[in-house]
Amino acid sequence: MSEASQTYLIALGSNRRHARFGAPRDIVRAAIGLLEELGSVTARSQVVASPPLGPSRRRFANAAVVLESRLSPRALLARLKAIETDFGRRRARRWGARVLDLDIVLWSGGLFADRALSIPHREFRERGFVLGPASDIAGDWRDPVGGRTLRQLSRRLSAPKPLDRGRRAF
Ligand code: A4P
Ligand code: MG
Repeated sequence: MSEASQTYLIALGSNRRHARFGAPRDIVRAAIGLLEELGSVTARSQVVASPPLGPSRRRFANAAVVLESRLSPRALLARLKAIETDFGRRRARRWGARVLDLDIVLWSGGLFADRALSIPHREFRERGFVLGPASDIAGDWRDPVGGRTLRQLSRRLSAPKPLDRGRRAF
């Protein structure tokens, strides 16, 4: 535990049923309840349905929360992994299909990197299922890499891509 309270943005995802908790959206809701034990959940998004990115064919339920916690990033990751395991994560067979995935997207300390943990999460800028819920609850939060807000990153991802004017392919 560190002394000062930190603010974390956590993304949740699920696309498998759980024998007790039921459908993915209910798993995500139950997991948010467990996150409350790690500090104080000060904002939570709606749970949204999203088409799978990657090889899994099942739709995902996704959400994001803002968590105030005295846990350090490493300690928080250990607790998140323990929650994933509680939900039977290890039984997921295929890559991409999982009962519960908990990712640390951003934190108040800016950049963090060691062997097991990178904050910001490496792929969050390309993932609408992270940026949509995240920008709904923390739209003004800035990516420490590049300085864009979550709202800007989310709009940028959903906006139509301009043709590459630098190349003269046609
Ligand atoms: N790790 C490093 N940085 C972080 C971080 N910021 N937060 C390490 C959490 N973990 C971090 O992750 C592998 C390792 O990454 C962890 O042990 C930790 O030490 P993992 O969750 O165990 O396994 P993974 O599935 O290989 O990685 P990841 O990144 O969670 O999976 P993906 O690539 O995110 O794929 N489609 C939709 N629509 N919605 C989804 O939620 N999720 C995935 C998961 C695929 N498609 C999806 C969704
Ligand atoms: Mg993960």
